[in-house]
Amino acid sequence: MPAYIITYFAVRGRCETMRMLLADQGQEWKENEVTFDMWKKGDLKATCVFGQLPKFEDGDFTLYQSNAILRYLARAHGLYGKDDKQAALIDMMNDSCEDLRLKYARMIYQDYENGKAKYIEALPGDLSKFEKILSDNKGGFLVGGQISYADYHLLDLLLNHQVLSPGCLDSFPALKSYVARLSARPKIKAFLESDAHKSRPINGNGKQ
Ligand code: 0HH
Repeated sequence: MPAYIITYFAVRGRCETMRMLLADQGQEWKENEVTFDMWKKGDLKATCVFGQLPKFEDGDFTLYQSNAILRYLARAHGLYGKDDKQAALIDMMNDSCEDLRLKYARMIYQDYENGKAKYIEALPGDLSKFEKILSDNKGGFLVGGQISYADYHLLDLLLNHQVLSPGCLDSFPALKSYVARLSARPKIKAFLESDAHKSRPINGNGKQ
């Protein structure tokens, strides 16, 4: 039985980044899927330190907060750069991914009908920052020459944004080739083609 357990709703949401990371690192994990009815009862929520999911278990060690989980996995699997300075830069990249994720989630959950067009119009402003970072770094990743946990985060966001606005990377060649290159890594490719990934909606309200 795999040591890792992800407890979460049946969506990609805040867990697809860690799932891609685990898949790419050849790790196995168990999914403990929580339905809306189970969650509504409140017993599980009451046991969660901050009243929210995801919950992540590694044996008898339990962790909450998706970005803390990513950093835990990054330390365990060598996805945190080659020294403290790279680690700090990787955290900085991940914080920026988190900013974009929150902006996206706000639009999806609170303002989809009125806000989607405006969001897409403003999107190049966010994407251009990542485009510059990737075209400046000849290593092919956000930081240095090896994949980090922040790369899985950015990949997940870019894949989701391509669903939201299919042409959104057309004027960003570095981002476009980054998505193609990371998605073609054999274990990520297999994960993206899996029923587990394909059958999970991106978000919990049917909007994407
Ligand atoms: N900062 C936290 C983290 O990064 C934020 C966690 C969070 O927002 O881990 N958790 C949400 C679910 S993620 C939560 O627990 C959004 C996906 C929603 C998908 C389906 C929702 C079904 C809800 C019944 N939300 C539940 C809650 O706060 O009670």
